[in-house]
Amino acid sequence: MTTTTKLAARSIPHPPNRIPILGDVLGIDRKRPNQKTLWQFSRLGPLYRRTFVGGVHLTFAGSADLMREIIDEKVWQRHFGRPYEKLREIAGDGLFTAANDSPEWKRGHEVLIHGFVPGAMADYHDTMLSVADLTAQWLGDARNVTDTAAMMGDTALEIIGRAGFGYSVGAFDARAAGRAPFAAALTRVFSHVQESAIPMVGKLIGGKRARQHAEDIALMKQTVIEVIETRRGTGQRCPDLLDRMLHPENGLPLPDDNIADQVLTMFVAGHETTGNLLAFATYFLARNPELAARVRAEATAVTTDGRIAYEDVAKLKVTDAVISETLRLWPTAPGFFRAAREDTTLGGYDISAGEWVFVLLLAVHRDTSVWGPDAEEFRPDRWLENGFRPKPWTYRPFGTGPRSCIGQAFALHEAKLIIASLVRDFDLDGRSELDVEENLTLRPSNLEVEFRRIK
Ligand code: MNH
Repeated sequence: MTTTTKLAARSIPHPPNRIPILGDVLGIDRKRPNQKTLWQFSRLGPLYRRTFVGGVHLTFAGSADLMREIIDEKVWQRHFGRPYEKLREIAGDGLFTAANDSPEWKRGHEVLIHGFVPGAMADYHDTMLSVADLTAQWLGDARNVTDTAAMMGDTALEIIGRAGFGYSVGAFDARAAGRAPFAAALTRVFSHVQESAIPMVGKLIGGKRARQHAEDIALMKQTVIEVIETRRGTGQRCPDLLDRMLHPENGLPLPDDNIADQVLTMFVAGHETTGNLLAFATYFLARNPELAARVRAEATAVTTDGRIAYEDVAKLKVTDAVISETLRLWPTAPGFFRAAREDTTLGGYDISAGEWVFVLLLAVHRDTSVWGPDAEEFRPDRWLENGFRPKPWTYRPFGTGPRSCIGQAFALHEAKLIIASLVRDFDLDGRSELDVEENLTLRPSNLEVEFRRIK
């Protein structure tokens, strides 16, 4: 063996059972592709490649060392990966689906960023609290919630609708009779997008599903157009995202069709991700009464007249650690795509310009070389150790670079507020084991939790 043998001369590892025509399609787990990938890393190392018909590659990266290379914005950039392509039918030129450096992205970002700076959360705080109250009312004195992610998804959906656009999706009005039509359409659209993104499987989805998909998108677009027209009709001004798009600080308003794209984008990008985070956190708290008691104690300490004030959210340190640790183990957006701007290497392997890689946060966040031997354990106290701050290449639940999550401060503010308020007022009792399903996001499936109000 010579030390001059270049790693790059070898090819990136791939799963066994490669068959000539179908490539690695048999190795894909249709329902849980990200958890399958996490498992593959344990056999193949943190960089591996699947090949499909026609030589299409999917390369996966899952370690902090690899993430450190790939978040370098000079060499890599955000790639709009295949599972997201279908989102363009829904969210058009909204922030999430607009092309890198396109005028639509630049203008949308310029107008909307003011609505997402940490200080803007003061504008949404009361609305977020009112949705926490709505959720608590729905829970009543005691309720055994059989699908906690669905409930929390409704909470998140209602928060974006009301705080962003002054629009109630009626998530809790309709809960008795099944999910609100808008929420139900959004969930179906998500699952359709994920399934049709898997090579081969996508082609097998029938006409009935395709028709339902088209109807769901039409319903969502129609709803959003009504929201814009209603606001314009009343001429009402209020500090929310819709107002910022209709009356920007500089320049012309965003065109109506772009506003519609942006509104749908916020609903799509912000509702399952945040709702599922709330559900995972609830799972951990329900299994850990001592931890719940610490969250309850700090929430109670800052509550005056039944409410937590905006300024006091920063004092919810244990709650904050619970949220961070939940996003570490179960990053609800399980990864992101990066494409090489130029010929480069990754982990010592050659990568040519334009090639793309999926960074699986689910794996990076469990890398024992940075998180230690207890990386797989839920231990919020690691975030409370003196001066602890993760290095940017070890923890990135909100992505990286200019195309990282614009909604980060919004999601974290809402998550702290909802978790602190509910845990303050309810005892949680959870019996179900964690079973994680995937629907573009990671989601605890049929998570059953009993909420009992503390008198
Ligand atoms: Mn969000 C982009 C994760 C909540 C709106 N979000 C991203 C990306 C990640 C992400 C990761 C980058 C994707 C990529 O590189 O391909 N987002 C989350 C998580 C939560 C979340 C884990 C909650 C927890 N996001 C929210 C909320 C909103 C939102 C809430 C809106 C209210 N996110 C966005 C938008 C983008 C985005 C918009 C695209 C930003 C851009 O490209 O300019």
